Amino acid sequence: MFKGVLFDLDGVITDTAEYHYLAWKKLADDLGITIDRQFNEKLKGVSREDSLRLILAHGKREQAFSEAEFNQLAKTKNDHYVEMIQAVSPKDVYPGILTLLQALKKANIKIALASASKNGPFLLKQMALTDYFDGIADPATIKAGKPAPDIFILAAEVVGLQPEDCIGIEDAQAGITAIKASGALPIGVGKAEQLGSDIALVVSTRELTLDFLEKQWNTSHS
Ligand code: B16
Ligand code: MG
Repeated sequence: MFKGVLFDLDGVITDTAEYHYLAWKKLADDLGITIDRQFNEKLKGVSREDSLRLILAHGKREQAFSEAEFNQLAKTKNDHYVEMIQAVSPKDVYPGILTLLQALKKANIKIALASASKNGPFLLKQMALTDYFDGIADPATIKAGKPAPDIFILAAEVVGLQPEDCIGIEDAQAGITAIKASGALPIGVGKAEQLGSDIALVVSTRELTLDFLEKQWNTSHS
C-alpha cells in the first residue's frame, strides 16, 4: 500500500488556477501580449518566474526587460493574484478533497503539499486545511521547478517517505511529468489530451476517494 499522498494545490485542492490565469492575462494585456486559455495550459504548475519567461517569449519580448523590470513584472502579477485570493475560504475546497484528506488521516497515510506556489501555505490557511498536512515542500528551496521532480521528491522527504511509496495528484502537464520523474505514482485531474492517456485520470476531484487511490495503486503494483 502507498504510505503518502503528495498533493498539488492549484487545480487539485481548489480552483486558484483560474485566478493565476486572470492575473497573468491582466499583466500580458498591459504588455500588449495576447494569451488565451490554451496557452495557459503551459503555465499550469510552472513557477512564477518561468511562467513570466514563457509569456514574454510568446510575445517575442524576452530581451525587452532588465532584471529589475522582470522582477517588478513578477511582483505585479503576484500582487494582483494575492488580492484575488484574499476571498478564498473553506467553501472553495474542491468537492471530495476534504473527505479524502479525512480518510487518509484515518488510514494513517501521510499528506504532503507539492505545490509550486509560494502562496500555498496562505491558501491552505484560508481553506482551513493546514492541520491535515503533515508537511509542506517549500518551493523556494528547490533547484528546479516542475516538470523537474524536485518538489515531489522534497514533499515525500518532508513526511519521511520515498517518492516510490507515494501517490502524486496533479492537474498540469508539467506536474505529471514531475511526478513520473520522481518515482511516485501519478493521478491526473483533467483530460487525456492535456495529461496523457498512460496514467489514471479523474474528470472531477469527487472521484478521488481512498478506495479509488487504493485501486490505482494495486493495479500499478500487481
Ligand atoms: P506563485 P501548483 C502553481 O501551483 C500554479 O499552477 C502556477 O500557475 C503558478 O505560477 C505557480 O504555482 C507559482 O505560484 O506565483 O503563487 O508562487 O499547481 O504547483 O499548486
Ligand atoms: Mg496545479
